Amino acid sequence: MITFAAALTIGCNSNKPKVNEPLADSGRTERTENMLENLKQLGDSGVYMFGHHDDTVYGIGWEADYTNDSTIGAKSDVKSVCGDLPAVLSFDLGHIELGDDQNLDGVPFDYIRKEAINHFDHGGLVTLSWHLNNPLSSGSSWVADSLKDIEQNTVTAVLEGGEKHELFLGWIDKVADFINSLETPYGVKVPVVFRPWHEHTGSWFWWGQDFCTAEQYKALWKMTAERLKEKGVVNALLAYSPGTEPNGEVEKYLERYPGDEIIDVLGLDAYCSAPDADSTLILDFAQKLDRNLAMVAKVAKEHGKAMALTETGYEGIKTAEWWTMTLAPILAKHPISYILVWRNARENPTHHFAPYPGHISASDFIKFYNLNETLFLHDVNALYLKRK
Ligand code: BMA
Repeated sequence: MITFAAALTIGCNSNKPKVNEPLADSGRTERTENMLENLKQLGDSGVYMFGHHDDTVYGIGWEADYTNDSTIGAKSDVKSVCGDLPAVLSFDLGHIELGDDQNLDGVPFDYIRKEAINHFDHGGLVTLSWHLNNPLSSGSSWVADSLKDIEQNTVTAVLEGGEKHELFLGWIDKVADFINSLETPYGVKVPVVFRPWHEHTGSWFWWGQDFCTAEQYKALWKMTAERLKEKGVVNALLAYSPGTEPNGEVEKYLERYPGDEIIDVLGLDAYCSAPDADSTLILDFAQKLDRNLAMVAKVAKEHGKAMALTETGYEGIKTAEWWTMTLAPILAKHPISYILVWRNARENPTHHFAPYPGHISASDFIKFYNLNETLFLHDVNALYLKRK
């Protein structure tokens, strides 16, 4: 009996990689790799997960009690409308680089950590964005006209040989520390999708199109990916998410692509900016989304990557059937693994991208929830399992 037990233990140790040990070929944990494979398969099987930024930490008219663990995952505008949480939760790491306790939107990092672990424990996916400050101007991610000269030099300053290079490596280290700290009480690292340097095809962030060359942008990614690896991060997939400026042109989408060895998820950030329900911009958005998703799908297929609509939404959702009449018909045409709508700002109620009880689009959102192709938290329970 003892011999059998010993053999079993030895067998387990030799055959099964330890949960947090990186696999030799990818340098990431088995669960992280399984998640990537499952993202690819979701896209191919015509279903996609629904996601919402800051979903469980605040919404319209409420905010979680960050001093109380019992509020973790307990409330959500999406859940209040359809009865289920999003399958994907997104959080932002902006200001972690400054050593602050809370992010740029006032959510404590300790609480985000608990939310992320809890969501993984329930089978969901966590993605992290990073609206970090500008290390040269000390301003925010967003460029300010008065600081244009500084913005112009920021990427140069953080790359090797630049005056802020060492400082900046320290900033990436703070992100690495956070991702490394995402571990369940039973000792499993939580796989995440990390999505820095997004919307670089526009020029509103200091890493945007007008503020660095393609080579510098790629170098920024390479430095980020290498530093995370050096700091022992084994549980992060990296997502590339340009805006809609490439407008369907593959060459433009790939102009600043850092490479297959760095990127795992090919994304797109696309927003509807119609001023009201009658605006032709609603149809324009649908067409723009369609064109750009077709482009991402083509690249994803050719490069063997997962594909996601990494940010989308319509601020204020001013038309009642936006979910099933505008968004869903376009999404159904493309192999998307997940979509993510932006936040419902408790401090600025018109700045919302998901419905809440009483919202004009709430009943349509329930129809959207009931579509066969949309997956919410109760629908995804095997995201980290290996497929045969
Ligand atoms: C923007 C807005 C801002 C917010 C930022 C980071 O799109 O929602 O209010 O601070 O994202 O979350």
